[in-house]
Amino acid sequence: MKMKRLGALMLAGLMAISLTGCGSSSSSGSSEKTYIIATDKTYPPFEMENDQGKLIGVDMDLIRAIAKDQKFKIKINSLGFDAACTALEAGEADGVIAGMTITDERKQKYDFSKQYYETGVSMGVKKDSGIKSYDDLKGKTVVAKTSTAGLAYAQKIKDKYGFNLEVVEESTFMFEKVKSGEAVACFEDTPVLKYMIKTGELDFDTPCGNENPAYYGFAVLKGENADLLKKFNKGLANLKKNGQYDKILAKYE
Ligand code: ASN
Repeated sequence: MKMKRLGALMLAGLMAISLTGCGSSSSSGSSEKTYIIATDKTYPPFEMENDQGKLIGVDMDLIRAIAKDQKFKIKINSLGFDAACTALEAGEADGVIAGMTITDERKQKYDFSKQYYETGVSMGVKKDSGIKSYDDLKGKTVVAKTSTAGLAYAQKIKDKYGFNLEVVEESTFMFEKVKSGEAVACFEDTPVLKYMIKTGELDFDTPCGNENPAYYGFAVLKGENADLLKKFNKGLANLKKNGQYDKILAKYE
């Protein structure tokens, strides 16, 4: 009798343990794990909404294709760039894909995947602005986005060229300021400006060319989520091999 009761207790204990395992927030009913991926707000051609309100773009297509290839699920949170990094640091996101430049400074805080896209920073001005070089910025207002590579570059040259620097949360706000004349120029990633000029979304020029050439990477918090990083790199390599990576890039050229 005693032994029977002990056996039942042990069985109940085991069931409780296995139930807890099933209830973990990051695993779904199936064996596929769900990762929370944070991204920027509208950032063409990397993340943007189509006419049906679906998030599309190089980053969105890539992460979905990688998730499919590596058999994991994703939940995408479109937060804004600075907010995406904050979410990652707070443990509210497992990874960030947001047209994010791999820099030595960021490597102190994040682990990056293999690079997946070439980038750099350019000055964007309205076509009829008359701004042809950084010298023309003297005494004028320039705008950049919080926590970005574009802002870092603007901060670096601000005193040399004597301009005022305004900082906003979203690229869209930045472009609006330049369009309205509140600012004469913005500093933004070259592929974003080039794409938006090409599609006619911006009637802008990039008179000074590409600064700080670099690459985009997918980021996880340093020392955390090595599994996810490995899956991203493996998936990326597979997509490069099977032609899907080239197809995604070609879609947004
Ligand atoms: N391209 C920016 C950076 O790497 C990120 C962004 O604006 N989405 O700083």
